[in-house]
Amino acid sequence: MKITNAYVHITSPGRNFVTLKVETDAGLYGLGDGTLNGRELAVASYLTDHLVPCLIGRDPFQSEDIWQYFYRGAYWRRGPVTMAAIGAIDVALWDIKGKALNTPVYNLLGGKSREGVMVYAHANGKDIDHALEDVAHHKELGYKAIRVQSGFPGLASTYGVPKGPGRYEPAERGLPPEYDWATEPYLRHVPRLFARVREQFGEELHLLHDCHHRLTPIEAARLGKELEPFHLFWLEDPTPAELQDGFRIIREHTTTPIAVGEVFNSVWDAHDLVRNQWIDYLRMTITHGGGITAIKKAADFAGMYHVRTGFHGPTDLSPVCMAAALHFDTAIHNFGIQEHMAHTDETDAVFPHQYFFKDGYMFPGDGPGLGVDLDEARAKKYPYQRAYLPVNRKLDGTLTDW
Ligand code: GCO
Ligand code: MG
Repeated sequence: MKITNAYVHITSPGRNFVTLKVETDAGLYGLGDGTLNGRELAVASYLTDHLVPCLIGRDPFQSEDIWQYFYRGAYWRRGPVTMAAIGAIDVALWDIKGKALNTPVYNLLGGKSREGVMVYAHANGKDIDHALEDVAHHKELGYKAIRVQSGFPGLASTYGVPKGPGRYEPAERGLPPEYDWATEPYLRHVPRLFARVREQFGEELHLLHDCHHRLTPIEAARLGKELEPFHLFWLEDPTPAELQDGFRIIREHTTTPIAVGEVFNSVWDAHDLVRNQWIDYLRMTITHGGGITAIKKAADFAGMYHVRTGFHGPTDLSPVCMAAALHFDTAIHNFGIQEHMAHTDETDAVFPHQYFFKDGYMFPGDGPGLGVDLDEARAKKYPYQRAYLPVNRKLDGTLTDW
């Protein structure tokens, strides 16, 4: 089989998605997600202008060699744009292989290690009472694991909490919005939030919280320690992870499990974190981490150090990435949990898919390949719209991590 062509489709059914469609001379095609929130066109150009011309004529079964060709062969390695582009190609090749062999992708990765994949939902509210209502709502929907974020006194709005009615969506159309940040009231607030959640919902529910890279290691250590009585499933992105050594400080002070990696794009970003056992869950996604080929190696490496996967699954990764993640989660041994932010109805209609949610678990479906498609006619109705993630400033105006 030979690859005959590959096209990038950009569509914006509420938010932007970059999809690669790889076609073959066997009449089969595969899909890959290359969405990088706020930097979509850079990935599209990297694919169209640099990678696709080198892809035509290759055998889609040779996914390992093709991955190495684009990673090792490029000389300029890594980075989110490069790796999302390689990831889109790689996922499309696994989709083609599954279709050609008439089997779901999870069978190419070792077969089912579990029937369903435990997912966590997002509950949030402008204050603790509203957050508790949203936890109750998600519990009723069947979720066994819930991430809880809430606004707190002293700041008009914060990460994870919608400003108006409707679900939380981080990117905004136009130029980047600016938000305020204050660490001290946040640190006082979060233990109160989780005390109330445990008081109302008991011990059974798995609880998660995302710090979104806003603390220093010692601040994160304090928070992790104060959250210990509430037995979190994980505390996410407690501190920016460029300095992997910072996690040593957190680990020395608290037994609250730590998750990190949604902005990683290479196993090397997590090398020290994993081999020193400073983290418990690796969140690097299939799209941003360079595809199934790369993430399989990262997950196997993590497994040797008792680190499990907990893939990022926000609305800014398309249903193509979600499908790939669910096949992967179903197959690997050291799966931990999968994030699930439900897409809008418009997005689901542009990307018809077999995967589904039931009683707190998601299932990839048993059709060949990834079991996800792109409705091109519908996609064309939603042209690209420039949008950015917010930037953050401390109350004195200093730029800080968002
Ligand atoms: C999460 C994430 C997202 C990111 C978003 C950025 O845990 O789901 O932190 O909400 O902010 O994916 O594009
Ligand atoms: Mg996060």
